[in-house]
Amino acid sequence: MNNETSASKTAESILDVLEYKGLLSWISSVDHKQIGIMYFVTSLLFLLVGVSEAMVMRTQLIKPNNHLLSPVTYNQVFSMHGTTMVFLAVMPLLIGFMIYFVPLMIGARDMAFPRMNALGYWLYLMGGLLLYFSFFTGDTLHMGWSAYAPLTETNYSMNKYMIGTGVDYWIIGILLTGAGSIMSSINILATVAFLRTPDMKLNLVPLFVWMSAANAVLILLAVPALNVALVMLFIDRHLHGFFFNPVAGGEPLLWEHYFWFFGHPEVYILILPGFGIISEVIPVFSQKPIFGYAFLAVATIAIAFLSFGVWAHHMFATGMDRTVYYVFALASMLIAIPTGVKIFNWIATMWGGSIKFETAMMFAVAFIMQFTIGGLSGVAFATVPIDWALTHTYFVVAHFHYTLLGGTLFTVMAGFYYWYPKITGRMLSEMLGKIQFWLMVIGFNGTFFILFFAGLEGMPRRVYTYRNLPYLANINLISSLSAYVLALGILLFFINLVVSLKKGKLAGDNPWDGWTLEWATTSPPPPHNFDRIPPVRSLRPLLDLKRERAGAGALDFYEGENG
Ligand code: HEM
Ligand SMILES: [Cu+2]
Repeated sequence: MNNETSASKTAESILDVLEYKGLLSWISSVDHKQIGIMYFVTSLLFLLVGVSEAMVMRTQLIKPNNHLLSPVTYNQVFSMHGTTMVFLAVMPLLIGFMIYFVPLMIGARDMAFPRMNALGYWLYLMGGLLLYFSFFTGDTLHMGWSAYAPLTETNYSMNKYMIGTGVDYWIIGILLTGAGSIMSSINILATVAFLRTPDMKLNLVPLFVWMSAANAVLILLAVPALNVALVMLFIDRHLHGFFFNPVAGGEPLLWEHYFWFFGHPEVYILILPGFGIISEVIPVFSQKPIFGYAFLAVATIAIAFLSFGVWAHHMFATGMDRTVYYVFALASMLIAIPTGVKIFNWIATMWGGSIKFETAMMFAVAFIMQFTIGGLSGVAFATVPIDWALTHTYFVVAHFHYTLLGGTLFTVMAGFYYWYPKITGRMLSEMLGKIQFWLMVIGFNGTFFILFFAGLEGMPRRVYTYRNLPYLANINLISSLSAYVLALGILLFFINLVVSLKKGKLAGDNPWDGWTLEWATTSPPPPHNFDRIPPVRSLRPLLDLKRERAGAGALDFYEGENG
């Protein structure tokens, strides 16, 4: 691979590296750090698109009987918002963190298959672009991000908008990104299995790496189910197939089974690496080792395993057999146990620590609270009659934004404030960060907490407007105004990212006094990652090194873990 003579040794920031390398080296790159940065840039741009779509929706909903958008346009906007956020923004953001940091955290030179790594990225980019090309055809997916068949089948449609090619762009776009994420997962698993620095035993692997590996397994088992369903849908649409079309003996529920067999694990795919980020950030900023490392690792495996046995809780309103309800309701509630274990462990880690409230830590703490609300409202849905009452209302919208936005997106923010110095060589502005944090916390909870009540009032989701019923106008006005505050916070984040690239404080190798291997090399790391890899004898190799240098001797493993 290109130049082993590390030009970045003298680099003060990523900008020197960019100047040194030029555009072509990015396009042809197979370096995991460069590819990671390409994931970050692309997915952040898609995040901006998704947020803009959200603002359009909240503006349409700001008052009852509003006609800013036509019903069909509104449908397209929420369908593209959901698809974009899930497949093009949040999932690749997390994959970006995995690809950039897993090799660094295990002391590897690169990923196991660098070329496949690049291919995964390009498939993702092409898939995302293809999806948005559908806008130019005048027809775009408008049946929601779950694209329920047979609504998505041309031959079943009575609406001229359904006959176009929007769904085809969606099918092929999602197939490409799916293929890309499968490649990344194979790569992550091979990297963690075979490229760890020799003395990093399995019980010394950082939690972010553990959770990335679990995530890769989930992607490998879940995404193919979606891909199969997409191919079947394509066959139905173009090759006279009838998999999902009841008119010719097809089975519409089959789509829902395939989709949610992918879709439920997918929501864990969208959170596990976030759990991993939090499990790195909280101990460092509490200045205490993680509490219950083994419990966290085992709880991750338990969540990953259970997540494949609960998909039909998305189908409680379809009239399945009673026994099916019992099984899926019970399995869904079981997931609360390992999730609770994690929340307990993070809080226990903070307990009695001397906490440094830097921006990264603030996002981590807000994450714990918001994700708990998201999780508890999810348990409510596992109770079948509650699901019957609230499904397809704004209660659902509030619930999953508490897990995906108040949960995952907050962990992504924590991740950027924590690791941006390593990636770029410069710190993000803490002052902007704290303003951004408060705008996002206030804006987010203002937008979505009140939507639980819109749901309880019976306001249906996926409908372009609502009648002027008591409370609904007020609830929606508050929600929309808060959404603008939230968007302002997110905008500030982008400003911070760009401004700090040039103006940020120089980071040095280890600005947070971190303990894991990525902090042992320069910021940004040289192309070959490490000149020397420190020995790994505990979960906190850099702390051992520091103590050794101070003449205090290394911690033994037990102390390394607990105290
Ligand atoms: C930036 C702030 C955001 C706002 C204000 C927002 C707002 C909304 C609203 C109002 C809807 C419901 C539309 C309807 O049912 O009529 C919606 C749907 C949705 N949002 Fe968001 N959202 C935001 C961010 C996110 C993020 C970060 C994610 C995911 C990681 C996300 C994922 C989804 C999904 C999957 C849907 C469902 C789309 C569908 O029904 O097919 N949103 N959002
Ligand atoms: Cu689910």
